[in-house]
Amino acid sequence: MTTTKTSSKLLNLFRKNSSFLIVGHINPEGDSIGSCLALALGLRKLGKKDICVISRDPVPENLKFLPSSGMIRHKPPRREFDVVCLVDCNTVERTGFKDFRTKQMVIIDHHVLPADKAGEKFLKSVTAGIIDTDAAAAGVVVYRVLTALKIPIEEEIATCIYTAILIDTGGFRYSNTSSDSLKTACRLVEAGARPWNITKEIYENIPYNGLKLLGLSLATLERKNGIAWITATTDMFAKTDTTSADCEDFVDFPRKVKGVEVAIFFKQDGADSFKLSLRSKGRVNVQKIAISFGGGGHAAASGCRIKGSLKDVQNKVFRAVKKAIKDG
Ligand SMILES: [Mn+2]
Repeated sequence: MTTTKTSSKLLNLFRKNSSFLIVGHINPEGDSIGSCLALALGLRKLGKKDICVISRDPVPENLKFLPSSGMIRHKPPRREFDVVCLVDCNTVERTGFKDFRTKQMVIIDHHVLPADKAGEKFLKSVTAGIIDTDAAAAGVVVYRVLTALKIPIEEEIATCIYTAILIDTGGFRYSNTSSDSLKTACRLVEAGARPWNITKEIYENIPYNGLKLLGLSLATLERKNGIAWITATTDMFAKTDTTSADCEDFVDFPRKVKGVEVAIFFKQDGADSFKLSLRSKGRVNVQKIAISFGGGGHAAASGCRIKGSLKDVQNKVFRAVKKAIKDG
C-alpha cells in the first residue's frame, strides 16, 4: 500500500523496526544518493544502529563529498533486514538487484509507476510507502518523513537533501521548481546546508579531460526542424582519455539552442550502436519516442539505445521526432 502522504503505518515501520536496507536506483545521481544518505543519517538519529545503504553502480565522483557517502556498498548483505526501503525508484528492477531478503518493503519516491501489470503486482506486496509525483525530488519526500518522525535536521542531513533537490530541479530551474521545493530548500539552508559549497562540488568540478571531450562533442552540433543534436564517438573518448561517464549532462547543451523543441545526445557505445539521451523543452513528449525504440524515461527526459550506423540511427530518430512535433 502506498499513498501520496506520510502515513502513520509508514512512520511506525521506521519507529518499531531495527534493521534497514536502503536502496537507490541504477546509475544513481544526486537525488538517489542524497536521499538514501539522508534517510540513513536520519534513522541513525532515531537510534537505529543496523543500517545499510546500497547502490548497484558507483557513487559519481562529484557526489563523493556528501556526508557518509563512504558507507554506500554495492552488494546487498546476504542476511535478512526488517525493512527494505526503495528510494527514488518504485520497482526492484530499477535498483539493479534481483530481490531482497525481507518481509517489509517500503517505497519513498516521486516517479510515475510503470504501466505494466508486474508493477501493480509488486506494489500490492509493498508494506507502506509514499509515491508523490508532485514532489520535485525523492529528497523532498525524505524530508517530510524525517520531520514527521521528529528527527532534527542538522547540517549533514540538510546537505544531502539540498543536493537531492538541487540536482532534480536542474539547479532550481526546471518546472518542478515549485514553492514546495523552494520552501524545503529554504529550511535546509536554515538547518546548515551551504548552497555555494554544494554548487561548487556539483557544477564547478568537471575533470579537465571531460571538458576537452565536451569541446569535441560540441563541435558536432547541428540543428534541423526544431531538433538540435551533438554526438560523442568512441574515437573522441580515446582521444581525450575519457569514458561515457564523462558525458552525463552533455544533452543539456543542445537543449540550450534558441528555438529548439527537442535536444538529442548520441553517445556511441559500440561499433554500430548508440545510446540516445532525449530532452524536450515541453511541447514534445520524448518518452513516447524513447519507448518506441525500446527505451524509457519521462515526458521531458528520456533515453534509448539504437543499433546501426550514426547516419541510420539519426535518420530513424529524426523521423520519429518530426512526427511527434507535428502530432503535437
Ligand atoms: Mn529523483
